Amino acid sequence: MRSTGSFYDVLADNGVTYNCRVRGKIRLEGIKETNPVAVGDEVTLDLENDIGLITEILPRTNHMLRQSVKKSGHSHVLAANIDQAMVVATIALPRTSLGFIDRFLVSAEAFRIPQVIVFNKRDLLSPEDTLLVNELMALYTSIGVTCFSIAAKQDDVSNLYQQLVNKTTLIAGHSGVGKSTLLNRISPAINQAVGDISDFSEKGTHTTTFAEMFQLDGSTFVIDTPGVKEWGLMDMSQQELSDYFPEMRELRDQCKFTSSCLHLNEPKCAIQEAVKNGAIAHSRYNSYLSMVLGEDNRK
Ligand SMILES: Nc1nc2c(ncn2[C@@H]2O[C@H](COP(=O)(O)OP(=O)(O)O)[C@@H](O)[C@H]2O)c(=O)[nH]1
Ligand SMILES: [Mg+2]
Ligand SMILES: [Zn+2]
Repeated sequence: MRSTGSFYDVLADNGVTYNCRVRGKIRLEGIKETNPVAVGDEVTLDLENDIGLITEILPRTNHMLRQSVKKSGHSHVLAANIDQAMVVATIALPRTSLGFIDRFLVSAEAFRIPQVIVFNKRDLLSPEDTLLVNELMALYTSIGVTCFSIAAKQDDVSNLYQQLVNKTTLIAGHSGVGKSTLLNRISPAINQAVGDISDFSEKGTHTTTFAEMFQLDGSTFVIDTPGVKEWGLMDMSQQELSDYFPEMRELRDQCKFTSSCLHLNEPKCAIQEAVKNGAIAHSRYNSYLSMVLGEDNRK
């Protein structure tokens, strides 16, 4: 459910949460991450001593990575075994870039985890920004993403709650977009601290490193992931990246150089053609370019 340094809260089958350590020798096969156990992991426990021990980590169905700050080649698993990935985004205060949203969607799509975008702070939108949100909702809905536009502070959030029922949902977004506000509205028992504006203008120095899972009812879980700046893509080749853009996946078979086309400058490329004729959004293609070329898109 959560980790505080070297301790882990583990929700056991009997409904009790145990504070545990990890058995010294535990190792995941081929592990490259800095943390061996992530929120959402299923584990086996040894409860015979004073302090519970995590003895085994069961195979993961999927995971989401936070990009390592130091680019050391190590990444940090934020959460594992999730059913749905939800990004909370704001057009202003703070502004969420489309690059960030698209990188999040790709990280989820790589495991075919269904995605949701919540555009928050509807109450602060100018008329132009309202049009922009409507356009973005149409764009993302067309590629299979479920979209909401809300003001978490004041709106009825029951539709959003329905979207969460019976699933484990990872909730992500920049610091200050209103994740905690939203979670508190969905379930007052969660009682997450809500930050001041000043908190997130400080470029995240206050942010917590760890994700935290909450149980809303028997089979409904949400994972709050404080202040993620950027998403780490799982190991993938340049060739496979367009498979994780659903609108590109549909077309890539029609490229002349089907197996090698990176959709950059190659002739008779169905994807470049689709960008030209408007079937693929420029913003999506730009996000694709920055990922495939390995540019730092933390802008
Ligand atoms: N105007 C407005 N402010 C909001 C809304 N939702 C959250 N906020 C404010 O945004 C700030 C950051 O919220 P918080 O929930 O801590 O964001 P988090 O960092 O994503 O968890 C706080 O001052 C909230 O009161 C909203 O729908 N409208
Ligand atoms: Mg928060
Ligand atoms: Zn192509």
